[in-house]
Amino acid sequence: MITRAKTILYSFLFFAILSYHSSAQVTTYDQKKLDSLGVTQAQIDHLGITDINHLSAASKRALKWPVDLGNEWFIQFSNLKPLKGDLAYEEGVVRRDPSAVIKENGKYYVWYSKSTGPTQGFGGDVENDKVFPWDRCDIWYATSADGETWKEEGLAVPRGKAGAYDDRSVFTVEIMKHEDQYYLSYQTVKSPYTVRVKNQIGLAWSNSPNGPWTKSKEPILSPADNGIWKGEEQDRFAVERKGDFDSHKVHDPCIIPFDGKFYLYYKGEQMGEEITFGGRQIRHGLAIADKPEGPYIKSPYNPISNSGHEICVWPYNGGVAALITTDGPEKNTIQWAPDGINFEIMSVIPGVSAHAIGLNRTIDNEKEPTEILRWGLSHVYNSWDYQSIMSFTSERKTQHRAKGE
Ligand code: AAL
Repeated sequence: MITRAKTILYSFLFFAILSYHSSAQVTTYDQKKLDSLGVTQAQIDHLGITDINHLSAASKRALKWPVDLGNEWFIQFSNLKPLKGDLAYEEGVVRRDPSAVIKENGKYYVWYSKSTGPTQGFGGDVENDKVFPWDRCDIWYATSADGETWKEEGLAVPRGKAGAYDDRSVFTVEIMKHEDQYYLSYQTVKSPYTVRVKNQIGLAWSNSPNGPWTKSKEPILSPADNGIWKGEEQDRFAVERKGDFDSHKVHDPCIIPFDGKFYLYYKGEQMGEEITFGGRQIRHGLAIADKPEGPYIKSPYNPISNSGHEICVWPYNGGVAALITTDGPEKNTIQWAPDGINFEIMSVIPGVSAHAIGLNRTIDNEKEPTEILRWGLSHVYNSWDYQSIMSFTSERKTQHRAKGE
């Protein structure tokens, strides 16, 4: 009797151990099953998926990630650092939206929006008041030996004469050097600066970074003309039709030579702008020209982003990379488009302290995807009235270890 009981007990233990072992084993799936899902055993192992017959929504998305999804696009930004010399914060002065940094004659050069005095806003007399810190700006420039201490060199591009398309403000400038010519692209506003005023993009060129600059007689880009305001009152949210994503303003121009042409990336603002995904409804567009001066033709694929704010783009690996910040569901991502148009998310990064980035174009942008973001310029709101230019650094996130590990 005892022997029989022992036998039953032993067989029970045997099967218990066997089943424990089999449940502890990693499943190797039948190739047909893997093929039907379009995935590989290596992907399943890498992602640590328990059972491919029960894929969660998250696992389904993870299985669509590129197989070689690495770590090289993942970065974190430092806090911003004040600059020294003439670009240190100055009470009563606005210096903001720095261009990219280039190196000429052994010095770094940067261009930026500059204005003076406080902002009154839209409540009073918009003919005579200053409605934004970037209202009544001109474009100034500065040079530096080390990127930290800067000397303000003076005015580069002034506002236009009364009646010109840029008579109220020229601001948020970018620099492009191409075949020994320098091109400044920037935002323009014609007076009066009402909440419904359309913003355009102008261009100036020179054969020296010190100027003199020749301005385009007409804007090189304008908002889409297909929105309809509702009523006569100055209310930018009241519309009959919103129009395209860029029906109100074209902003933050950045021209880069790409694919034998000139790609002008810009931020669009739409008439009747809404708050979506907790931020402003902002998207980016692209216009392409055969020559730096234009004409720039808007891409039929616009908008080419569903999120973002200031434009921050650089060539990488035969395509174009973009840092997307501030607004929209895809803010705080770095994206890449092999054709400069169809951007995919490459990484999601911690909150970006650096906005309105002036990229350091002297850095070898091909060394690794985010090398160009190792240091550059940005700006900070010292107050609503006054902003100053600051510098940022960023680093690759390559490990996560405990103290002493
Ligand atoms: C910026 C840019 C544009 C806007 C304002 C000044 O950071 O998006 O330039 O007009 O804010």
